[in-house]
Amino acid sequence: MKKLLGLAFLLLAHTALAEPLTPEDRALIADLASKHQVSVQDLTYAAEEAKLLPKILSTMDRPYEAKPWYIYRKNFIVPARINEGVDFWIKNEAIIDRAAERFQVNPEIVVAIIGVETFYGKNMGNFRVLDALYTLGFRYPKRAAYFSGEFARFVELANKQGWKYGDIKGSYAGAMGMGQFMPTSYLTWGVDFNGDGHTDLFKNKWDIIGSVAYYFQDHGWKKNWEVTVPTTVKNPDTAALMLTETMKDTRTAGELRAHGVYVPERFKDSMPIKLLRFEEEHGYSWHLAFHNFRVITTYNRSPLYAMSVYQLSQMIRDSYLNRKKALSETPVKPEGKDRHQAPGKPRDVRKPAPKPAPKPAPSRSGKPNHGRK
Ligand SMILES: [Ca+2]
Repeated sequence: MKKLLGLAFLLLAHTALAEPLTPEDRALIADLASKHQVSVQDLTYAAEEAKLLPKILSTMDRPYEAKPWYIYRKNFIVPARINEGVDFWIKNEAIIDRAAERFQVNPEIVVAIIGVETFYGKNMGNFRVLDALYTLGFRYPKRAAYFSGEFARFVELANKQGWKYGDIKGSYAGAMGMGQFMPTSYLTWGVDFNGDGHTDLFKNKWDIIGSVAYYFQDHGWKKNWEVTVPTTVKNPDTAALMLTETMKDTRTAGELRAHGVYVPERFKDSMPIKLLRFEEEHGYSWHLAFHNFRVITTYNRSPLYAMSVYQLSQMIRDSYLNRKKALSETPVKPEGKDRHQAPGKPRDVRKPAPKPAPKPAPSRSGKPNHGRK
């Protein structure tokens, strides 16, 4: 009797975790199998393995991006994230130099992205990606179309990589690795940058840094172009008429000037610019955002996210250059001809060149959204 009760309890506990699939779930799986490179059998197995995580549903309804800028930025722009960004850069300098050159991106942006996403790999997420994508793809109607697609692509990715579906951990939205790539991003922009035959975005610094850099290149990053500058407005109400909903929806420098928004002279009247207004502790700050700013929002569509990445990148770069300068000014041994090294000239501390990385496959999907939210 006791044994039977125990068994009944075990069965009950089991059904509470993994739910039986409904006819609607099976219809969704058939639809996914018709659209993606993955079988009904594998999708059914994965969905049956997955658990519903109610905590994720409540998190989705109160995103961090809903906070005002002056609170939002405090989470990202902190001394530890700047200093550890410099450490990360120096430690991985050969890789970062090479990725920045190969993919024509600014190295500080790649470092800042990894810093904002996972604190240089410290917080890669503790949710089973399988559960996260099942919960959002099958039990969150508002975003089910997107997340069920990512669920299918996760199964495809896991099959390719030889992963057990339940083994992979990530964010509550199913983003993985140091750069927090969604499955579609992993499959599309994941690069085997050290050429060892695997694309490992969890541990391999070559692959991680190369993939983030390739993502930016493929989304149109222009190396050394301006990203955003702070500005001032004559009249906040008049300037507010120039605000637009989406990142793609821009004004011209001429229009902004006509509405009392200060635009530096170096920008021609025809230059497309998006005006941003951020909530500060007292009032608002105003910013001009350019093409590269929009490219950052393809990684995460929030302008607050893009501004954090940009500001962090600038602080990391300044701090990195200072540290390099200090290193080059460290007195060298008294003997030898080179004791008076030219000031400010960084010593070349790059490691020997690694074996060449293969050219990444061209993007298969032009869908410009990393889909973090
Ligand atoms: Ca690799």
